[in-house]
Amino acid sequence: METLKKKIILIGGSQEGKTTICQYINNQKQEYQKTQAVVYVGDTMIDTPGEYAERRSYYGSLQIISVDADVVIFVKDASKHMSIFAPTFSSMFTKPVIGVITHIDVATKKQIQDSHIYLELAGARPVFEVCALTGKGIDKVIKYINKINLVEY
Ligand SMILES: Nc1nc2c(ncn2[C@@H]2O[C@H](COP(=O)(O)OP(=O)(O)OP(=O)(O)O)[C@@H](O)[C@H]2O)c(=O)[nH]1
Ligand SMILES: [Mg+2]
Repeated sequence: METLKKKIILIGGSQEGKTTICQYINNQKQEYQKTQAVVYVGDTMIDTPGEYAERRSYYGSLQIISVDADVVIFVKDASKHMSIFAPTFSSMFTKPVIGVITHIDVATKKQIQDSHIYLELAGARPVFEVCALTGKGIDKVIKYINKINLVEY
């Protein structure tokens, strides 16, 4: 797998797969642990608790923390019917915002298609599909991130 060369911040609701993505990229054991606070994973990842994206009063904190990152990732579990991402949510951030759909191993085709729409309406582009548990699709995300030209932002 290509090494991640930029700093990412993972944002999304509870249990959507943010920590699992971090564990995969960091070659850590995949084990479930609820994220209780903002966690800096190595030098390249900022993992946030789902509650921050679920509560409007925490949006400001996400905005401030994201200043430390190069790229924002909106993470959405495809198998969940709801999306916590309001349309244009990405406009809060001054960084490129991309989308990652997780749980593609257990979601239906329709759920995955809907997730694309939710994330695109939120302003995340492009949107990738992964299985965070096995890491399927994550390499493609890393390759894309490494190529983003930050000077354009
Ligand atoms: N089948 C499947 N399970 C996944 C996938 N991604 C994550 N999970 C599981 O979903 C659960 C929640 O994953 P986490 O990565 O802890 O979710 P989170 O977004 O960090 O959640 P918070 O810390 O509460 O914000 C765990 O049991 C993971 O093993 C996936 O792509 N497929
Ligand atoms: Mg977590």
